[in-house]
Amino acid sequence: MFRKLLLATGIAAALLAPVAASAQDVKTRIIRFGYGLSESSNQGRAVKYFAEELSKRSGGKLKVKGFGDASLGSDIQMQNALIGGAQEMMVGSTATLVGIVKDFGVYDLPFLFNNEKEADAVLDGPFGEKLLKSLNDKGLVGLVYWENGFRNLTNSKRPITKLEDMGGIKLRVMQNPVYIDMFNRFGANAVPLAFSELFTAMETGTVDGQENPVTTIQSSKFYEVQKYLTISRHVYSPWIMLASKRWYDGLSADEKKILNEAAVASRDFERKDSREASAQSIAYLKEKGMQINELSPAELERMREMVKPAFDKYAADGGADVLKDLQGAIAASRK
Ligand code: TK8
Repeated sequence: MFRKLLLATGIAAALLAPVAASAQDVKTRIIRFGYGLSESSNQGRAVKYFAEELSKRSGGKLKVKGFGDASLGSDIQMQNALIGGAQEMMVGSTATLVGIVKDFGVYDLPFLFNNEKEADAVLDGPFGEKLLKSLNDKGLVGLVYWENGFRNLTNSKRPITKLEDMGGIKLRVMQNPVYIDMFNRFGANAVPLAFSELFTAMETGTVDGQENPVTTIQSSKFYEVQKYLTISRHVYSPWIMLASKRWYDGLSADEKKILNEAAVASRDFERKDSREASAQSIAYLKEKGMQINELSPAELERMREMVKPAFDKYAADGGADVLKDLQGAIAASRK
C-alpha cells in the first residue's frame, strides 16, 4: 500500500515537474518575421523583444530573423506569404486583414474605445479571441494583439480645427472599406494605399495627408513631409501578430507552447513600451516643427454625428452581429 502510494506520488511529481529545456521537443528553426515600420520603432523594438524571449525559452533553438520597413512586402503581401507558407510570421494592422476575414473591419469604426484599458479588455477577452480564431481556416494563426494606438491626422495643407477643414484633402487611408467610407463622409478624398508607399506619396504630393498614431508619425519621420498634426484619436488601431498556419501546424506541442508564451510576453512588453513612447512623441514632433492642435469636444461631437451612418452601413453590409458583439464587449469593459 505504502509502496503503491510512493509510486503514485512519484509519477505525479514526474508529470508535474517542468520539462527540462533539453528534454523538450524543439528543433532549430529560423523564423522570418516581417513588419512594416522601422527597426527603431515601437514595432521594431517589440519584434526584437519577441526574438530574445523566444531564444531564451527555447535554449537558442527558435531564432527570429526580423525584417522591418516592409522589406518582405506590405501587410497584405506578407499575409499572403504566410498563407502560402513562404514566410513564417509577421505583425501588422488588423485593418488590412479585411480581405481575408471581413469582420476585422469592425475595429476600424470610429470612436469605439475611450481608452487603452477598454481596448486591452476587449482584445484579450472572448471577443478578441474569437476574431483571432476566425483566421484558422484561412491559413493564418492569430497569436496576440499589440497596440498600434489611437490614430491622429496629419497633412501638409492646413491645420484641421473643424470638420470643414478636411474638405478636399487627399488623405491616404489603409486598404479597408471602413476607412474609405469614414473619411469620405468627413469630406476628405480618401486614397487607399499600402503603408510602404506612404512616405513617398506624401513627399511627391500624391496625397496631402494620412492618419496614424503619434509613435508612427515619429518613427516613420512623417514630420519631414507633414506640417500639421491634429489630435483626433478617431480610431483605436490594434496590431496583430500572425503565424503561417501551414508552418505552425508542423511545430511540436512544446514549440507551440514556447511560441505562444513568448507572444504573450511580447504583447505585454509592446503595450507598455508603446504607451511610454507615445507620451513623449508630441513634444518630439513639436520640436521637429509640426504645428499641433487638438479638436474641441464640440467638433469631435460633430464628427461622431457625421459618421453615424457609417455604422448603419457596416451593419447592413453583413457586420450587424459582430458590431453588436463588439459594442457589448466594450460596454462590459466599462463596468
Ligand atoms: C505598418 C502598418 C501601419 C498602419 C498603417 O505595416 O498602415 O497605417 O497603421 O502600422 O500596419
